[in-house]
Amino acid sequence: MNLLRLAPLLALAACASAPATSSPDAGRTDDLAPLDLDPNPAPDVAPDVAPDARPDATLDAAVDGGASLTPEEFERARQIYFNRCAGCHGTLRAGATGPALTPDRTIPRGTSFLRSIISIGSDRGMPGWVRTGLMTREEADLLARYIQLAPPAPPPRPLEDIRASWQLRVPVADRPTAPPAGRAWENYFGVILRDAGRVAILDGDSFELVALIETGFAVHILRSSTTGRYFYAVGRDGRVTLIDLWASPPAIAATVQGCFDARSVEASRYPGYEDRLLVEGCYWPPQYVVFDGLTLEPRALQPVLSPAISGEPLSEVRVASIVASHEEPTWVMGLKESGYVGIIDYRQPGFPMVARIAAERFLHDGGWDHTGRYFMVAANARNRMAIVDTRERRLVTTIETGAGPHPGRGVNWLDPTYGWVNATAHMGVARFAVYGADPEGSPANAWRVVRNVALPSAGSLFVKSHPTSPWVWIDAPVAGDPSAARQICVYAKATGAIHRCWSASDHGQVVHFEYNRAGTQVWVSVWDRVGEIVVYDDRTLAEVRRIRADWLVTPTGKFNVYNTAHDVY
Ligand code: DHE
Repeated sequence: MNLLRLAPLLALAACASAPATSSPDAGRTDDLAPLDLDPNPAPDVAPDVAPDARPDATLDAAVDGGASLTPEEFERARQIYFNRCAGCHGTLRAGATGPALTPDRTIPRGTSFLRSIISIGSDRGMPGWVRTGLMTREEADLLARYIQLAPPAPPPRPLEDIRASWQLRVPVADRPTAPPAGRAWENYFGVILRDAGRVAILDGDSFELVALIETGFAVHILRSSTTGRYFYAVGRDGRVTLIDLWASPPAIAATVQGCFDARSVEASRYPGYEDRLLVEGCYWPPQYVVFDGLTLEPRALQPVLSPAISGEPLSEVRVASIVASHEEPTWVMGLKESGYVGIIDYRQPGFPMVARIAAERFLHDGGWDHTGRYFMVAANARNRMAIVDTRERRLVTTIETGAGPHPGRGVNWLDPTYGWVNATAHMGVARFAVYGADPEGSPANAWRVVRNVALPSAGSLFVKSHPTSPWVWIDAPVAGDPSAARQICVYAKATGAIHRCWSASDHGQVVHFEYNRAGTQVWVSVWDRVGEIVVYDDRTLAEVRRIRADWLVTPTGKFNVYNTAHDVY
């Protein structure tokens, strides 16, 4: 059989098996096309991942006609899986954005088939790891054998272990009492240097590098405290870093590791709670952890493991996106595998989850509508956006938008015809879907797709706009064709059409947008070993600055202090 022809077929199988309507009772999606988003090599920094808890018996398991792993091979494969695969396929390999990779599914396919898929990838977004030079053939072979063995169960992380990891480097009393003189610090940008394990702080007025902060393994996102004074960085290894932007230069004030694997943190934003609390959502273990917002001292831990909304028992539930309400002292989080949206009341002792709203399985990224009442979150393996009314604590509806919606925090604007709208681009289809989000001003259009706009390629991860901008910016970093992965498209709010697309780079992948505080310039990353930041004028779309420097290693997300602190998107 020609294996090179199999990946597209697998992708088609994925589309065909995705349910056409919201179907919480249908159990998990049975797609076969792997979807992975991590196109860069592993960093040199060794992640502090959960210690191996595999049963020795699995090592002797003969698979695919006798293949097996030595303890050393097993440990190597476990690290590669954690770095490359766990985000999409799950720690216990039960599947989410990517399909399940449990032995009942992998053994029948066999080592050579699995090795080929790992090597050549799929057109649903999984890179061909060997084809793109990011894995050796030997590593692909190792992984192909590893995923036929029972997944090792990593250990729990109780509060006492989290507490033991806490390091307060600068007590609050020893910190500056005023912002740095002569700096528009609220226009600082924090730039993730993913594979360098660093965050760069740049001055958004002068483009000058203000500080390079060592945040550790594959830091994923930054969020701001409500006053904007602190950045919270969260790494894939679950480490949280508190960065004080008033220090000269900005510096780490505290660190803690609440999880073994994580993607998100969020601050308390309700009046009276500014800069007071922080929540970290874990990918592993299935829990969230609440810290003091000024010191990162651990305050409480709450488990999130539950059966799915369909009733199916689960052994893994990951906390995906988290937003902070401005209407009440709560956080709202998407619980990926189970399909619930959880509401955490941070007024109450222990920070309990006070509501669990059945939404859609495989929740991933999302953000607020323009009023801050509705949480709009992608269930990307279900091709849907789920709309949750956080005031009434109920699911409003789900909207089918296309294969693999991935909005980031999303984008809100006033459409000339349809009232307030929100939108997403997709990983799996070349389409920008605009849906009504104005149940009061334009009820007939609320919660339905009102514009389907063709894009040059699939492979989008982020969309972005600003209240003062005429445009929505759209990337395509996981497009299969390298030249498509370097394109930016700009959608015109006034005409409802794509205004222009252009190539922002001749290397790497172009990913993620952020505005400056004034909303006049847009920063874009060229994600490569030797990366770049390109800054555009938001009105003319002309290039204003191209930042190149040896420290710009694999830049990905960028977070402007003011916009992140005030949820401007
Ligand atoms: Fe992300 C947001 C998870 C791959 C860059 N990413 C998020 C969020 C989640 C998530 C749950 C929402 C956080 C929130 O708003 O509270 N990301 C995952 C994964 O599980 C996944 C698919 C695979 C993995 O192993 O991590 C993944 N993400 C990536 C990438 O490959 C990106 C492009 C580079 C990287 O760092 O690995 C990437 N993710 C980002 C960025 C955001 C993000 C820049 C924040 C967007 C924003 O504007 O707020």
